[in-house]
Amino acid sequence: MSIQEIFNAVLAFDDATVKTKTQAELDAGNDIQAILNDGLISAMDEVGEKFSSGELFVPEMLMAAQAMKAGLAILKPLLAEGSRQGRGTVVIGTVKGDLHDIGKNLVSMMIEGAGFDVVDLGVDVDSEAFVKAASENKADVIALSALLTTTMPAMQTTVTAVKEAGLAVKTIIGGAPVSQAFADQIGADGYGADAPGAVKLVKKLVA
Ligand code: B1M
Repeated sequence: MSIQEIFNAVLAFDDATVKTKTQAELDAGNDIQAILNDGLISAMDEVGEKFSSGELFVPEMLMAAQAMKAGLAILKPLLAEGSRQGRGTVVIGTVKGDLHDIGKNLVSMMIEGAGFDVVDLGVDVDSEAFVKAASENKADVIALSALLTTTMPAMQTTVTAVKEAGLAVKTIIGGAPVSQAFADQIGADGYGADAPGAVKLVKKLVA
C-alpha cells in the first residue's frame, strides 16, 4: 500500500481503487498534503502531459478527472476548516447564453486537481455574477468558457466588466470557437486551448 498506488489508480481511471487507497493511506496516518500532492495532483499532471503528447484523449481525461475527484472527495472534509488547497482561487463558468459545460467541467476539475480552490458558477453566467464571485472569493483568476460563436461577445462583456470593477484578478478564456487572437482582442490575460493548457496558464498567472 502506498501513495504511488493512488497515482496509478488515477491513471487507470479506477475510481473505486482511488477511493479505497486514499482512505487506506489516511487510516495509516499518512499526511493529507502528501496524499493530495504526490497521489492525486501528480497523477493529474501526468494525465495533462499524456494528453498534450497525444497519448490520452478527452474521454480518458474525463475519466481520470473523475477518479481524482473520488479521492479528493475523501480528503476535502479533512482539510482543516478555513484551510485551502493553497495555490490560489479560480472562479470559473460558461458565459451568458451558453449551456455547454462538459469542457468547462473538465477544465474546472483539472484546475482543482492542480491544487487551486475552484468556485464553479456553472453555465449561462452573466458578467455581474463573475464580478461578484471574484470579489467575494478574492479570486486570482476568472476562467471563462464558451462553445458558441454567438456567446463569444459575452466574454468581451465580462472582461470589460471585470476591468471596470477594478478587481486585481486575471481573466482567461477558452472553448472551441475562441483563440489567442480573440483573447488579445478583448484584453483577456490568457487563452487555454485545452484543460492542461488552462492549468498551465493559471499556474503561470498565479505564480
Ligand atoms: Co452544442 N454546439 N449546441 N450542444 N455542441 C456545438 C458547440 C457545435 C459546434 C455543434 C455543431 O454545430 N457542429 C455548435 C456551435 C456552432 C457555433 O457556434 N459555431 C453547437 C450548437 C449550434 C448548439 C445549439 C445552438 C444547438 C441548437 O439548439 N440549435 C445549442 C445551444 C445551447 C446553448 O448553449 N444555449 C447546443 C446545445 C448542445 C447540447 C445541450 C445538446 C450539448 C451540451 C451538453 C453539455 O455541455 N452539458 C451540446 C454538445 C454536446 C455539443 C458538441 C457536440 C460537443 C461539445 C463538447 O462537450 N465537447 C459540440 C460539437 C463539438 O464540439 N464537436 C456542440 C467536448 C468537450 C470536452 O470539449 O467543450 O471544446 P470542449 O472543451 C475543450 C476545449 O474547448 C477547452 O478545453 C476542453 C477540454 O480540452 N476549453 C477550455 C473549454 N473551455 C475552456 C476554458 C478555458 C480553457 C480551455 O479557460 C478558461
